[in-house]
Amino acid sequence: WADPNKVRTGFGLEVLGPQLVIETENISGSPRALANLVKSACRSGVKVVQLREKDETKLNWEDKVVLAKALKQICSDNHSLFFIDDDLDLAILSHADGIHVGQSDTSVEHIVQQAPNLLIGLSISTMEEFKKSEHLFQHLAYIGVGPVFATQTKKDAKLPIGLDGLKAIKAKSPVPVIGIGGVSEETASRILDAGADGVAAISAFTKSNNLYKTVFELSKKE
Ligand code: TZP
Ligand code: MG
Repeated sequence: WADPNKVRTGFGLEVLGPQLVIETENISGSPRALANLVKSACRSGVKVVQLREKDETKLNWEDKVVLAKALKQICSDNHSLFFIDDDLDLAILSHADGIHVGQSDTSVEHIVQQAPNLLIGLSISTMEEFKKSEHLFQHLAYIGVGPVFATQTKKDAKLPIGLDGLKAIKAKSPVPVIGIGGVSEETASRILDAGADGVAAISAFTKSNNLYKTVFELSKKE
């Protein structure tokens, strides 16, 4: 996956299937449990993993670096891409393939300047944010659009954009659109049918007792 030129101008995220987004808080605070889930998910077909360790994390900086490096290794071993949420230092130190940022995180321009080889994903919650971000699309591997549906997992999530909101953005987007928020084995196909190139999920993976099935359901159109 590592050819950044190829990836930046076509990337192929649209054929990579569901993205696993995960932090230790989602999995009993345990880095070991998190690493085990990532390993099983990769072996079950997940091709993109995002470590999203938020401010409330109980991990200190060293713990985070150790975890990120271990996850990068697991992803590499399984030919999956590894992304870090909004922490450029951690992304660089762990040799991550990419970084995912929100609207008020580290700026895309700064990342491009500091780490030109990192793939970049950007969160978009509304059509206004989409329009405001148009000058950045040339640098993006994908946009993460959502929450599509209500989610219990992200406490500060914005209002759901719904399938119509997602469709409207997809119709204008020059980069792959990844739907996030309330993605489940039941809802994923509706998001894909609405035009999303892929989905990203937390609880669909942490609650799964059959990761092969979860990956399959999260990849499937009706
Ligand atoms: N960004 C928008 S919604 C969300 C994030 C990180 C949380 C998704 O969690 P779940 O459990 O897949 O709804
Ligand atoms: Mg963020």
